[in-house]
Amino acid sequence: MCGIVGYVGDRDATEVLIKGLKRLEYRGYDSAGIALIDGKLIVQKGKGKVINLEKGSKKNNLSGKLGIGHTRWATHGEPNDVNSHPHLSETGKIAVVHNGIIENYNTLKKQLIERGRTFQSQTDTEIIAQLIEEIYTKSKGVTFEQAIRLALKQIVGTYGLAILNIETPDKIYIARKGSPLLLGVGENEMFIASDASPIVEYTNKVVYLDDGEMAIVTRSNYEVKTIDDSPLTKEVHELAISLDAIEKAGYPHFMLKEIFEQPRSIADCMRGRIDVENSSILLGGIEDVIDDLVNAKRIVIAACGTSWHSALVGEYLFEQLAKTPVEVEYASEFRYRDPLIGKGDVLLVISQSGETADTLAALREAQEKGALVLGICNVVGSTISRETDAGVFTHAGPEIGVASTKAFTAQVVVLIMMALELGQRKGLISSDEMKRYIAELSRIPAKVEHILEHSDDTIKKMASLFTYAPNFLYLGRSYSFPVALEGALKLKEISYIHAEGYPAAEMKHGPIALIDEMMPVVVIAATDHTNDKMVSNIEEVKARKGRLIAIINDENTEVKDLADFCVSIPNTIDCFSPLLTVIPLQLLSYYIAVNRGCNVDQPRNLAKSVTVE
Ligand code: UD2
Ligand code: GLU
Ligand code: MG
Repeated sequence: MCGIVGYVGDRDATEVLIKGLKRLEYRGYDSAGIALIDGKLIVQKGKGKVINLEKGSKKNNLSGKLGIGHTRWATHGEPNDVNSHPHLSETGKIAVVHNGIIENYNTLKKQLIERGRTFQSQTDTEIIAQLIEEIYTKSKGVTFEQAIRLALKQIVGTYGLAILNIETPDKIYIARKGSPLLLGVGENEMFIASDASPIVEYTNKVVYLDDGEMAIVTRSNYEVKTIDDSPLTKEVHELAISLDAIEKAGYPHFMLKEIFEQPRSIADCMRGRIDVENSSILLGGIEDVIDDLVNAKRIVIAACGTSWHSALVGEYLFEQLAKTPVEVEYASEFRYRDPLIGKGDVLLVISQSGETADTLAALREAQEKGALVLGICNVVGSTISRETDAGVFTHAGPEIGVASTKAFTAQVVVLIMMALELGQRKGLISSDEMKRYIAELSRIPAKVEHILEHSDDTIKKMASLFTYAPNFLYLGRSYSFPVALEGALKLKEISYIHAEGYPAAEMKHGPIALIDEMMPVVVIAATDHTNDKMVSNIEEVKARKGRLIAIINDENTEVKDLADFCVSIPNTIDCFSPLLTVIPLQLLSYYIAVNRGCNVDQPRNLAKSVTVE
């Protein structure tokens, strides 16, 4: 999820690696480390900033001409010194840095422990070093490179990898599956990085590794092949973009980058947790408390802002799929009104950063009153994730844009998985239904991709027509109601346009008075069971000359004929629809804000993580 650098050549590798890691700092990370080969294998690593790493390596006088470095954004095991990368094999001869998640790491770890290996860290990454060593030392006639390939065959998940072996002191081995990696080609020196930012100052010649590829890199040569050992001739590209553009992966803003990352972040969130073949869900983080959850009288969900909107989706999900009564609270209100909560209740708190002050206070209040407290957080090691009794990490990767996008969809994915697991354990979901749910859930990343590909242009055009609208109304029913709230919040946050989200039927009870030819109304009409009702609401808007933007699904032709503008999205099961319907709304707010010249990534008056009350 974070950054990798590597270097071999005549320069002082420590300097190149540390400078490179600093270039990767913009992504946000929790620990950093390097490994060098200089006669022996040397590792310097720890929790915290690259500057600490720099101080440490100066103090220890590290030197070397070949090395690898890493900034970590923890997914497995809290951010501490031991869990920082590089990770070593048991003998200390092999060092590995890794971006991504190893899905089957627990199974592999158990097997390696049975064979007598001891582990130092809680990470998924350490198994890679150990597995390669196990294969290398225990299989006759296997070269180190073959051992890497054999190990990668056993690994399920995503990785960008850089590997050192003290026995091959002139080589860096790299491999990629699902996590970017590239090679910078210099004169008698080579660079490795997870994006081009650490290497632009040295070379503009790069080779991009594709999924399923590996390379063996020395100072004067690189050999790229598939991990099945078929040699490849790769094109050498010329880099011609600015550092700023590289950091944002070519996108003009982090927010847009993060919107477009959602197919991947949603898949990462489900990784290792849904099993399509066996139609089952296993959330390791709540395994120990699942019986309490099954027996809970009710669940109270407390959150703020965007997380509060995913909490509302959660209410619909838990009540529909698991038949557990749910109340959703603003964390700030919950904590100050002496809430009725105690033994037998579950408080679920949701926070991207895991540091939100009001949410943390709500958690402490409920814990004091004897409730079981669970969390959904994006940042491993955050205060909320540590203080909750159990919970589930969203694994969406670092979110840098202040307006939350990929964290929202990941939170909803976690809530869907929790509700399905709970519903199944309570005997409320038949195995056929579960099969249908899981199959559809696994198709969501592709559907999000489809929306991003097909509606981006339409929304851009639409945005230019509505750039100067003073107000917006967002309407939805059922699962689309929280999405209406979220769409309105996105617009408010980054474009400073006044926007309101409403349950569609409530429009008649007040907001309808606001509608005239100046008022754009966004209706989210992509769920099947509320469609007829939405059509009546749309007619009401049209009768008052409101300008109608509709988010519909492919089959919804009735609304299509009524709306001024339509964004059509793929069909899905109603309770999964927020994952799709929110995407066009994120894009709409983004393009309007850009047209208005607003600072999209850092909107005025807002902070990424609200750690004050
Ligand atoms: C966890 C571990 C993973 C591995 C795996 C084995 C982490 C981050 N994940 O992945 O390393 O051991 O289990 O199956 O180390 N938690 C809270 N509050 C929160 C979020 C999480 O208490 O808000 C706890 C949770 O109960 C669990 C741990 O943190 O004990 C990790 O949660 P997870 O969702 O990453 O769990 P899982 O099984 O996917
Ligand atoms: N899954 C690995 C870990 O938690 C790598 C995380 C990253 O990509 O930084 O250590
Ligand atoms: Mg309720």
